[in-house]
Amino acid sequence: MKIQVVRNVLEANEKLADQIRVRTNKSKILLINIMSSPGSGKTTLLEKLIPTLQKKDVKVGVIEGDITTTRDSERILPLGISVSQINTEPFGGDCHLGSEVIMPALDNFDLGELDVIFIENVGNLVCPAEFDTGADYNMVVLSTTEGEDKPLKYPLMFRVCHLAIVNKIDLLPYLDVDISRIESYIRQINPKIYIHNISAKSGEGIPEIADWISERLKK
Ligand SMILES: Nc1nc2c(ncn2[C@@H]2O[C@H](COP(=O)(O)OP(=O)(O)O)[C@@H](O)[C@H]2O)c(=O)[nH]1
Ligand SMILES: [Mg+2]
Repeated sequence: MKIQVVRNVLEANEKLADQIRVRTNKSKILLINIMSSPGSGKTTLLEKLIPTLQKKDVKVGVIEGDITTTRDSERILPLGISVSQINTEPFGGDCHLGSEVIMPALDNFDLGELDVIFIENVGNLVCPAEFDTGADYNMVVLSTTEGEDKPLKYPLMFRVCHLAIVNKIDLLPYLDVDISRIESYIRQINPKIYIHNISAKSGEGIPEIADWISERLKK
């Protein structure tokens, strides 16, 4: 009985996610879902990546997901773009964003004007991987401080993602972490994934992510 309920929830989510892709394709919007553990640097990455995209004349919007607070939205708003905040606390504190909250969030944007919408998903490496948001691409951010073995421990996350961003490389001199081992563990789980090392703090590696996105724009 429980298994059937879970299957129904996932099937309903996937159906709506497909409808989101129909809608964003019609408006030629690239929808990118960013996932990670709390604190790996999703918002910092957006703070650096969005101005880099703006310099290329790419119009960006952001959907911010958190259990509670509007702290991340407040960090993104100074970039002068539209931000839609989703708090999951009123809906039982969900640990992920599902397509049922992404579809109505799209109403808050002028879709004809935008090229890219980023989703900053709720921070954790488990539940967000299970729920299709309707995104065209999934991105996981793993920071060097999380240790080398996380791709092996949370394989679904790395399996469903198209990009793996390894962040906080500026901290490598202070850590007992071998970055080539992180890369090989990610590849072990997903041989096709694009892996890129960055420091969201210094901005190193950000232009390459902007290029990756620019090459995939629909407008
Ligand atoms: N040293 C260093 N710190 C970073 C980097 N990126 C993010 N941080 C810090 O990590 C903490 C969490 O970052 P945040 O962007 O809020 O992570 P989020 O929870 O994934 O959105 C903040 O204190 C950031 O300043 C980085 O590349 N290097
Ligand atoms: Mg954040």
